[in-house]
Amino acid sequence: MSNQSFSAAPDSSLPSSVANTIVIIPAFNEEGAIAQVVHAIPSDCVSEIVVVDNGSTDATAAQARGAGATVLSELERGYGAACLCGIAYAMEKSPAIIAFLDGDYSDCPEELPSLLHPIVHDNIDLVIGSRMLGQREPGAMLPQAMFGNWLATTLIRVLWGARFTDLGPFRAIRTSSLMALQMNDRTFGWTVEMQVKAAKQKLRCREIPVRYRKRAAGSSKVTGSFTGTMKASYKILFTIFKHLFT
Ligand SMILES: Nc1nc2c(ncn2[C@@H]2O[C@H](COP(=O)(O)OP(=O)(O)O)[C@@H](O)[C@H]2O)c(=O)[nH]1
Ligand SMILES: [Mg+2]
Repeated sequence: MSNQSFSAAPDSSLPSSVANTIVIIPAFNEEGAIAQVVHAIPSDCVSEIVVVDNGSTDATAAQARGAGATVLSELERGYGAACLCGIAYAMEKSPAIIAFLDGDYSDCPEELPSLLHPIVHDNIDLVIGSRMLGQREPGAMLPQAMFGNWLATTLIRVLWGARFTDLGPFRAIRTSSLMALQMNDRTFGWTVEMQVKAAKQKLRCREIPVRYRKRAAGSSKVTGSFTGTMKASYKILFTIFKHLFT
């Protein structure tokens, strides 16, 4: 499927205050995709795009910088460590909203306005872009990722009553709510930690459908490999059960 068919119309009804948004993109060896991701983020929606280079051995940092992003370096490897590094930087700028997405061009950054809209207009705290509700390019989400999502979101619903269909990377959150969550996972428990804590704190959450395509270049480091899948699955389930007792 061509990238063209994934482009989404910008939401022109957003007020200018939404531009007080910082986007954080954790990236590890994404030199073939990161510039496309940065360029595709609607510039009128954001005040700054922050790419957190997580010890890449390729030209990720140079590509991101060339595309206009602020580039931070977090040498401790881990998805959550990179996101936390980005948050620490963002807090110096006092954004109203912080958004996250992956650096492999699987998400459609053009859809960012749709994620910001419920926070700005409907008083929602956390918006998750659901790939399960949206259109997926065949092969973009592997069966193990779909099953893991189903299992994790079912557990969250049964244990805390919050209805999610995905643990997707594309999300936006009111900064004050994010601070209240006191995020601390440094690896692949990051996304589920945010949703579990949001459920426990009874934040106002909403999912919106997002499109999802195969990564632009290179190979999957998480659900595309056996060890990546095992590590992420273990971490996600461990995070859920840990929060039963804390
Ligand atoms: N910060 C950080 N990001 C990573 C690491 N491994 C993968 N990523 C990023 O996490 C996202 C998801 O990884 P990806 O390889 O696409 O896995 P998949 O989506 O399951 O196929 C991408 O944006 C990667 O750049 C890591 O060790 N640290
Ligand atoms: Mg990916």
